[in-house]
Amino acid sequence: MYGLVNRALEEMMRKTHGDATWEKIKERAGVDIEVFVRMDAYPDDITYKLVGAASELLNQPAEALLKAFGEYWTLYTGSEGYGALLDAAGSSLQETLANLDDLHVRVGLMYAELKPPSFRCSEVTADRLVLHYYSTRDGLAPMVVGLIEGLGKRFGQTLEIERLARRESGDDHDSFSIRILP
Ligand code: 1DX
Repeated sequence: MYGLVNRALEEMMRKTHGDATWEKIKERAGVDIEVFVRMDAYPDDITYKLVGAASELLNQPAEALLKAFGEYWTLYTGSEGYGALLDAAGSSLQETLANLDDLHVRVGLMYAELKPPSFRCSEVTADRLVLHYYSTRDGLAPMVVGLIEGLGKRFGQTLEIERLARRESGDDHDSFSIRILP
């Protein structure tokens, strides 16, 4: 994944647990990279190892860290030069989710090594929808829950998210029921 992802993870960890803990996480992960370059593509392995090491060191399930990271990503990209990209994707949760593939096409035009996931919405009503998530990567559905929650916060909405289909249970993709609470 692009260095931007590892940088966001680094910033979240440094802010919540401090610089020393981040150094320990990197050491435990066996990741000997001093500075992640935003626009360099790194093996996915590095991100997974960092999350795994953080999970062990902090005694927190990787799923919980990934969820927090998903939420952080929406804040981080909003303030690290990609706010306009997110703004252009939509002015409501439904619209933004429906436009995520277009957003990734735009980023992918400039960064050829992007391996974007794909999202599709169904059963859309004013207060509920089902989001379908297709990815080349395993195990990141908990991060998607956080991403959705982060988008909800962006639009000042409280959401109730339920996982429906799960790839790890043999379904062909992951899906989520999203309800916007009144
Ligand atoms: F709900 O792969 C809201 O490296 C969402 O399954 C979901 O393959 C917002 F310059 C610049 C760059 C860089 C901008 F090249 C990425 F570095 C992308 C900014 C998306 C904002 C996808 C990151 C692929 C890296 C992937 C989880 C899970 C998508 C991360 C979240 C808005 C982004 O993002 C999976 C890669 C951006 C950039 C956004 C993503 C790669 C998302 C969302 N993805 C790189």
